[in-house]
Amino acid sequence: MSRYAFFLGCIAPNRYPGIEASVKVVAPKLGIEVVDMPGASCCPPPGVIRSFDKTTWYVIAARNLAIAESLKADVVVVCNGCYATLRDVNIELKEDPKLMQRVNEVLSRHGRRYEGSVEVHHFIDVLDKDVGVDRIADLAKIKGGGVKVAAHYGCHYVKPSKHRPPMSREYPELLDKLIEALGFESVYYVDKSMCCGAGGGVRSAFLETSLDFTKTKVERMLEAGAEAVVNICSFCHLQFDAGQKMLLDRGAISRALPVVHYAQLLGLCMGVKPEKLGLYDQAISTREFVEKFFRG
Ligand code: 9S8
Ligand code: 9S8
Ligand code: COM
Repeated sequence: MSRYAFFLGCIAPNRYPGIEASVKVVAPKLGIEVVDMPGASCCPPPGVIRSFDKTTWYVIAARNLAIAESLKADVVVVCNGCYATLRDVNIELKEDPKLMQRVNEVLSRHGRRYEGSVEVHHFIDVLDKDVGVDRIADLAKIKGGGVKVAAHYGCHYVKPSKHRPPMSREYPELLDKLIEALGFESVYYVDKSMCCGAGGGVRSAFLETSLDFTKTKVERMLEAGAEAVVNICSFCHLQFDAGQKMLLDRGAISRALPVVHYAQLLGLCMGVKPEKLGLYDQAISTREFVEKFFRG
């Protein structure tokens, strides 16, 4: 059984606990053990804290990595922002002993030290590596019945290429394969690799601009016939869900797409009740989508 320190970040536990619950319910069914990280903090986000104060960014991330190290486990994440910070800092610290030393000087004042023994993985890469797309197809008893959905990878999952596993940056495939393993059709849509609009502090500093991005993406997905947007990032999830609610309230869109994290979709297909996956606690209703696919 593979074992991972489950790094939650801020958005999953505080805004979308269904994402955390989904991972915790599906992981053991897949032979993956996820352990909590006592004392873990914000990662902190690459697009925000790295831009303001790089030392703070390194030190706080290293502290989180040290917590995983003390659990003797590699890290698994469900948010691309957390993935970017923890993975990039981890690689940079291992490549630069001077930086590692400087960071450890600060950590030592707080009774911690990071040796550089852990790796950082995205949840969907763990699914691919430790379980396999074919076994996921076997384990998912309830299938999507060919319902069309739109995959959204998010920026930090694919880039920067030097710190990410090998894959096409413009046409990544893993999420599409994982979606199709569950019996859904992953539609191609224009601007598939475009940002959801939230990242890099844009949602906080320029809300209208970020919502313009979201509107464009959702319109493209609808044009392609998608009935839900499937994501792999808590922050994209928030932007699509809370963002579409804002767009609806402003009359900027007339139809919204249900927003589903891949961990939730996997849970549904493994027979977990939608309530337990937090699907009925989101701003945009997922009920019609869930019911349609249960019938399918
Ligand atoms: S932690 Fe604090 S704000 Fe967040 S969810 Fe993902 S990125 Fe890392
Ligand atoms: S939030 Fe998640 S990964 Fe990012 S920067 Fe552009 S897209 Fe949505
Ligand atoms: C996006 C994270 S997932 S950040 O806003 O770019 O830091």
